Amino acid sequence: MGSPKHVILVPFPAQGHVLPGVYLARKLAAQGLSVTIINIDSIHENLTRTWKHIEHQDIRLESIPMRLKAPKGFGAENLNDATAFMDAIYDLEEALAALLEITKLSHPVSCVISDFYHLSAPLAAARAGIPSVCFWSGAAAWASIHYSHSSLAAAGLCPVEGKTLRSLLELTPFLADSDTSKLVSNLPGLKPFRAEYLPSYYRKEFYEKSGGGKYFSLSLRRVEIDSCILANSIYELEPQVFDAMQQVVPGKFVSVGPLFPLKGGGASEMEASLRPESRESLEWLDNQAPNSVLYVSFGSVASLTRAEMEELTQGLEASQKQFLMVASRDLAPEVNESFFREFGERLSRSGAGMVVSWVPQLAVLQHGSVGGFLTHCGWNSTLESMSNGVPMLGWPCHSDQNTNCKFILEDQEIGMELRDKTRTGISMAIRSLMASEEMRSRASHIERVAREAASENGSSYKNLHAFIHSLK
Ligand code: BUP
Repeated sequence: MGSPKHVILVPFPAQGHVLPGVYLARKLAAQGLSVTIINIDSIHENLTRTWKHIEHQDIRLESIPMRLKAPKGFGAENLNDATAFMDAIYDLEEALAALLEITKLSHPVSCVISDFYHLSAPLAAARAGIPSVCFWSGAAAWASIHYSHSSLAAAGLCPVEGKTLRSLLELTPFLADSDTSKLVSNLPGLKPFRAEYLPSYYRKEFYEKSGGGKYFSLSLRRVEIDSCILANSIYELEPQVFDAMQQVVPGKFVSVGPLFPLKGGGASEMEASLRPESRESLEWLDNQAPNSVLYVSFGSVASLTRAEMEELTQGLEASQKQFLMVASRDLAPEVNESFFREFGERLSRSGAGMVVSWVPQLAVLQHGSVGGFLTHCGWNSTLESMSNGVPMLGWPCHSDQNTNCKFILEDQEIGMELRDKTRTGISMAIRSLMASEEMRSRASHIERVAREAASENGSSYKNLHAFIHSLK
């Protein structure tokens, strides 16, 4: 027997992107591949500290120096930091190409799999003569919107290369402007929808402030380089979109999700080993009634204003439902410490809920006490929730979150968007989510769909196998 096939994985250096990259590495290693994950040094240090749980697998960690860490908030309030961060990633091409050259000398590399947001990795792979594969860590619906730019480009309607941001905006027929009720139609596999559901970076204001068009056009350039796009979604969840994507990127777009361990698959043990202090929230859940707790989290990047935070906390308390909330200071930078302290004190008096700065989210969503999730609709949260049968109340903040809320929560009837964000609106929506047997039963159906797709001979399992088999 020869040495195992070797792949290099390059995640985008932010919380919501590193974890699915690690899960993908574990799946590949479980199939006998040798995997090297390359992270920027700050992420590398965190991972090596907590790496015990996969010591037995053939996964190595490498690092590449990068000074900047992912900024908090990719919303309009923090565009300068976000742009600087994207620039720093783009500037990694040279260093990454050098590392790939050295690595392939000691152990030949079948391909470099990089997050779709990572703009230097495919360029570096091409320079090192290694095939590049894209890891799409979002919904297929979002991919339909995103990749349609390339088909427009191919038709000469929206030439990406050499065009300025302004001309991209003028040439692209479906970019949102201030009229978010405009209908977006003719996108692969998607019924016409209002422009408000486009990812936030399609908004003219966002584009103009961020220079985001530069990264957007670069990310489309990688379509030419990538030999395959592994999508962390489920074929049976979005079949029309997966089928239609075959016209956009023929033969390239395949489902491989969900990649994380499903119920009974050791998520609690793994997550607890990552952060032992997070056991506290699981112990609190052990003492609650089945399906009685609303889990509340806005992920690792979104932030709320002081006014939003006040309405949210008042709405949660008024709902009279038990809740477990993740709220670090970063979630509400305008709110001072006494706000959180007083909120925590009120909760410990009333017993209405628990507020912590971090939870082992997968294990929380797999806990029998959790009956609903108030979420920012980040893709990982959305996929983790539905794959564990938990219905959602969506409070999308930025990026693809609007899109997930519309095409997944609402169209799949496993949740609803929270539109009235006053304390009364919030408490009414929570009560209606927690009481909805229809949404819970739809979510349980999706849980079964996810389990089936990931199980041996399921669609995602077979796709990942075929991909591994195709590697040279
Ligand atoms: Br907060 C938090 N515990 O306390 P998303 C997050 N997570 O395990 P994001 C925890 O981080 P984008 C916590 O399970 C998920 O895998 C969670 O990813 C985990 O949101 C991940 O949901 C969060 O995609 O990214 O990080 O805000 O902005 O891309 O949506």
